[in-house]
Amino acid sequence: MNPVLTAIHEGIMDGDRDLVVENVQAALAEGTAPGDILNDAMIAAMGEVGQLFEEGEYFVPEMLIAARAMKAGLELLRPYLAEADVKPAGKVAIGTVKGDLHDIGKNLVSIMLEGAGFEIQDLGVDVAPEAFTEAAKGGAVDIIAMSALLTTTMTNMKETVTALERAGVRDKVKVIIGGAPITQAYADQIGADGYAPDASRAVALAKSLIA
Ligand code: B1M
Repeated sequence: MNPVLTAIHEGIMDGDRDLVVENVQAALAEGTAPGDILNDAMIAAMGEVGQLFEEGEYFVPEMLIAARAMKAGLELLRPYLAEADVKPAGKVAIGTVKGDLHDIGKNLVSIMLEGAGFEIQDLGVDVAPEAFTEAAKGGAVDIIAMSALLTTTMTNMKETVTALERAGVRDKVKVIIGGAPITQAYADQIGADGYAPDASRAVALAKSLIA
């Protein structure tokens, strides 16, 4: 890896926001593709942070400052990732499910969808099934997009699908889901319309469902 990407990687692992910002700017200035900065340095570093947490080397505060540093870098990449030259493709209401505060993946999916021409209603984190249902009720939303990072919160995706059914709006929207513990089998099991393992495939999925 080139030294600038290595510095971004280290900056995230150490939760050093300034180091990340400085080096994301440097990487962009030297012409590194935004996708390479994101995937090779940033997402890879977050994967390692998770690994160290699992091994008992890192604790919640380390994860938190790593996430802050990652978010600062992501903000700099946002305009490059979201470069859109297409008409509105549809409207997506996106959120991280109830009980779950992880928002980096959700934000990334949101940025990429925006870049592909979707209008985004970001419901935030810890989103209750009722809030997703409210978003679907107006009829202006084409897709409900849910993210979950915890095995303990992914069950709230099922709760949301049930809430949409109860409110009589399930057939008015497409439901897509994703996040580290989610699989296609789980999507099938809860009656979602689709699952995507990463942000770019979430865009392809949303486009195919709208088409
Ligand atoms: Co948390 N955490 N965390 N955490 N955290 C994980 C998820 C964990 C895997 C770490 C580990 O043990 N290795 C583990 C979950 C274990 C499990 O459930 N099996 C875990 C845990 C246990 C916890 C707490 C319970 C810790 C505690 O308090 N004891 C706690 C829970 C808090 C809560 O939510 N109620 C907690 C807290 C936190 C922080 C707040 C400190 C922080 C989050 C900060 C924030 O998001 N603002 C945090 C972090 C940073 C992580 C890790 C290290 C990184 C997550 C991340 O941002 N990844 C994570 C370990 C890991 O994932 N390796 C971990 C980068 C991001 C780009 O990837 O979100 O996967 P991801 O998104 C990807 C894809 O999944 C996909 O596209 C994205 C881009 O490619 N995707 C979608 C995501 N959503 C999608 C939706 C789609 C389609 C694709 O369609 C709609």
